[in-house]
Amino acid sequence: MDKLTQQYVDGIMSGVIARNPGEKEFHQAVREVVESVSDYITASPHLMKLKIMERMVEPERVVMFRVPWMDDHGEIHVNRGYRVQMNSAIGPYKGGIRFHESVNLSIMKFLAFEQTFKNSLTTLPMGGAKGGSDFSPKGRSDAEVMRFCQSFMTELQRHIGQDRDVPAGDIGVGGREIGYLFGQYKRLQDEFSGTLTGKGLGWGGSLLRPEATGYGLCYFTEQMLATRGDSFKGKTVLVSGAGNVAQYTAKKAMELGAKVVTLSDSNGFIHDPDGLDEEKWQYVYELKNYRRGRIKEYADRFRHAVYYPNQRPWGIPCDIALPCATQNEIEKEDAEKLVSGGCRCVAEGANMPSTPEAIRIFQSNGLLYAPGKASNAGGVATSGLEMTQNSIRQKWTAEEVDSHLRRIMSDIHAACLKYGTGFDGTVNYVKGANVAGFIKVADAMVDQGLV
Ligand code: NDP
Ligand code: 2IT
Repeated sequence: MDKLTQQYVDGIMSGVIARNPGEKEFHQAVREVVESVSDYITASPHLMKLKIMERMVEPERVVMFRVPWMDDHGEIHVNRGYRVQMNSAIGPYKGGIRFHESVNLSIMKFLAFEQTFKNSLTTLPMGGAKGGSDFSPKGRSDAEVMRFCQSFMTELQRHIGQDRDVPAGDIGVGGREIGYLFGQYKRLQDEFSGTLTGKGLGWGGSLLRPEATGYGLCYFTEQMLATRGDSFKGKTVLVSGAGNVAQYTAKKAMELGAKVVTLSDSNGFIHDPDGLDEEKWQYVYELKNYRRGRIKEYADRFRHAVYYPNQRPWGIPCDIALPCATQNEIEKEDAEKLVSGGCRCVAEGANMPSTPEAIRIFQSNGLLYAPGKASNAGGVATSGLEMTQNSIRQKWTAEEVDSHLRRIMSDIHAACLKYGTGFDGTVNYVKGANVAGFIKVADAMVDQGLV
């Protein structure tokens, strides 16, 4: 990095750190993007003059609100709700809602910031946002989750709408929660619209939306592997998480001929050296979506599978790692283990699962490495397809949605190659994704004046 570019990065980062003290996840996400796009910006005097990056790191709007609710025993709880509307230059705000005890303003801002560039990469007209609450649905009854969702939506409904801001799921928010949120939105607004995505198939949802993030991740990974004449066939794959993204990642990787040997949750991971099969996958699907149990139970149920409490899966030898749980779940030591275990490709299903130190280890060891904003964009892209279907009041077949999804993932891969291929022919997918995502948003902001 030359001196001017370094000064530019330092200037932006010191501003962000001063204005958002202690928000370390937000600082981490911003630094990655700013470092990637700084030479492009410093070579474009109009972007410097118009302070495009200074504007991008300041959310257009942040809403924080009280969410009071009553549990099944009559006890009152108070949680905090958030919606960070980061950028609407290329379309209405769009992004998921996360319910998890760790949710705070820093995590909401990092996710909304990432979403802005991810949504830009999808080629669809969607701005960036994220929302959520520090409420954990774990261990709560359906009735408690419903009351929480209704209270949360009672405030959120003032700030969203099909042409304004369209939320969806994320950690802790799946089909059940989207149903309760949608029901309350419809009741308060007295309108049936496509204001949330991830809806049930009988009431406006798109076929393949539940599958889309995991399937899209595998389509993207296939394209990365193909650049080295390789494929999923016969490969040993580590997947972390056991939720929506992990489940459909495992399913598609298996379909493409890989052996998936791990899954995890926040308590530990299972290693199944025989690999998942259709029956085991179905077991996990029911365990996580209906019984809402722990991944540990997998090892009690299937021979040869071993449960490792309080550990992450990255020490198991593999060819490919697909992190699908949460941010910063691959730290420096985990990345070192992956490299020494033979891993040649890491593609992120989760948002920002690798720390900056881990990314440096992947890149300096020549691994294929894709950041989540490129490789997990299939989820929000299919949300965009759900919005289209709602607008034209039609429902596409699974084949139609799948062919759009494949094309979008392939276009994102091509954009990463276009902006991320170095002089020596190696591809830096971080640079490629950030520059491609940035240019479209920046150009739109230039066109729209100082707003
Ligand atoms: P789910 O709630 O369905 O599953 C999350 C999984 O990750 C669970 O197995 C959960 O375990 C585990 N997990 C959550 N927090 C932690 C933690 N702090 N440490 C270890 N494990 C943890 O969420 P999704 O599958 O939807 O989301 C997973 C990731 O993918 C997130 O990073 C999300 O932002 C990202 N993503 C999701 C998309 C979507 O369409 N849903 C789209 C793009 C990205 P436990 O049950 O113990 O909490
Ligand atoms: O991180 C993400 O891209 C999501 N949670 C999906 C967002 C969406 O609007 O479908």
